[in-house]
Amino acid sequence: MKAIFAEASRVLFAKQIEDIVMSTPVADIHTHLYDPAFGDLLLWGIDDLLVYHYLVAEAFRYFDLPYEKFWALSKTEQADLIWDALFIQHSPISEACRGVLTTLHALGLDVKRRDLPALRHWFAGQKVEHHVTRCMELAGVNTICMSNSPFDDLERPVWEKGFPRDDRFTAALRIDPLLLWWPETAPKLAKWGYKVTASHPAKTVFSEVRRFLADWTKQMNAYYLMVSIPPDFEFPSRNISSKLIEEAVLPHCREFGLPLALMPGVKRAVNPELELAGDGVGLSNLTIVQNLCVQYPENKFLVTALARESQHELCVLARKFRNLHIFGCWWFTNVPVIIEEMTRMRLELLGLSFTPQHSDARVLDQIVYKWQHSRRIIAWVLVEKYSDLAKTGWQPTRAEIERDIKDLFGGAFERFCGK
Ligand code: HDL
Ligand code: ZN
Repeated sequence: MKAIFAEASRVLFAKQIEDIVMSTPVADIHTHLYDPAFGDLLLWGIDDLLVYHYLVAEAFRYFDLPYEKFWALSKTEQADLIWDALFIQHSPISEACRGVLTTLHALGLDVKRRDLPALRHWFAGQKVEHHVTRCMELAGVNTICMSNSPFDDLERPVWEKGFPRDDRFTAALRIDPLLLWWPETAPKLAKWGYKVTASHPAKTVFSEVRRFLADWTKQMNAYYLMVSIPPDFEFPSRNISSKLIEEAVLPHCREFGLPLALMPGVKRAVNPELELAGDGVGLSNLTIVQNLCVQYPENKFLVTALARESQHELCVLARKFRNLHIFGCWWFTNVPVIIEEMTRMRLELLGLSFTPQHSDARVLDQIVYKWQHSRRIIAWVLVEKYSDLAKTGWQPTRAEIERDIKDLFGGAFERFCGK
């Protein structure tokens, strides 16, 4: 009898934790989505789901056609080829394929009919404003942080014209071109009125870069600055990237009280023929994170690393530096096998002072599957962790579990950002 009661209470305890994880609203702190005011920059619907660069990469493993022939096709024609290769000719078992189906199913669409024209017909009848609200409700997402670049020729004019913000969409100031491609970027800043030409003394250049960062931080009301960096990025170093970080970016972040988000490990254009799908992963030297945290204790650093092999070192660094907040299972680590490993590792090494996930969604509808899939895994791991806790005689209350999960789903991030 006692064993039955114990099993029943274990099942109830697990159900309670799962319900809290599946229902707690989450702040999605890194995406490539846009406030609907940006119009077509906000991607949504079945064809954008199918031509997502994750699926392009997987589909090309089955294609014989030359890359340029694929890129010359319309989005619908590309989607047709990807649907046939990854969903009809082969079971859609990969995480990105399954994700499309999770989303369609959550939207109430009948995927077993395998009827792509019918799916297109349904999406054609949707209105984007309503679809944004519906996807956020299905995903349990209450705020979406964009990746906003003044260097994007389609995005910049929308900011310059101004628009009424949808307060569900926050902004992150993305500065890869500034830090990684200075020779091409400096002339753009000069064209925009910042004195950064080679004839200006370095001191002027750095203060003008700070003025540029300040202008856009205010324009966007940016929550943080962000840059993705290659595996061989070094800091400190004598190169301009390192000098711009030291003399402009970090002082700017201190002045505005903003974190700098670093995303190490991207090998851009490993296969350029795949365009956006062509980036790869490399093992990063995370000593750059250690150097930044120790040399700039007044600055705050958000970090997510791309290589699976970097995760343990990053966790240990987060134990050493309270000005480091690690987040997400980024890109190639955003698959169940690694999400579970990373979440378990972080809970065991850091407790609750990290942010387990972001969606990195590029297509609005993706937040539905990215969050449903991740919530399920985070719940599994937390059931085990809270059960282990209960075995010590420490019974976590519902209120304490709700508090903890609110922290994991944006609370710890908000406090770290000083919001
Ligand atoms: O640099 C980044 O923010 C990455 O997330 C890239 O945008 C990448 O293409 C991506 O979408 N990963 O999920
Ligand atoms: Zn991203």
